[in-house]
Amino acid sequence: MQSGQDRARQAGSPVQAGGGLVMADRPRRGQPPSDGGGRDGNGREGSGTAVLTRTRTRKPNLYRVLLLNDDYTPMEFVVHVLERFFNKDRAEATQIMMHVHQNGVGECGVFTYEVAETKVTLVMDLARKHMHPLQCVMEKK
Ligand code: TYC
Repeated sequence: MQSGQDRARQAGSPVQAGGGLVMADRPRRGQPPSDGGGRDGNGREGSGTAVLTRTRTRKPNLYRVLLLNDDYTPMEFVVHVLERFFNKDRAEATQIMMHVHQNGVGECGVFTYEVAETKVTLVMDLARKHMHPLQCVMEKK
């Protein structure tokens, strides 16, 4: 269960500790906190209060980009798509294409949301331009 204080806390915001000392619960590596009076590392006037800023890193949500099989898209076109948009060499592109051909679906790569979305759009636009029914989709991992 999260405490009210935990919920109120945001990444990067200082956390009030006892005795008027303001500090986060996880000190940052690097420059030591200001010890008051002087200027901090950014040349700002110190307040006399040490502040440690906590930085939370979050794992990004990841998405698989998949190709779906169909009866009409030429194998060579699918291999080209895998080389061009998914940086596969010819051997790996051919393997993935054959996997899709035989199993109905196959993974081109795993990306953050916006990168996956862009790749799906690029593949679908190229397929449409060449009037192939190739389908490319993304799914959350
Ligand atoms: N099945 C297609 C054919 O026989 C080839 C193909 C492979 C199509 C992969 C789409 O995602 C695909 N020409």
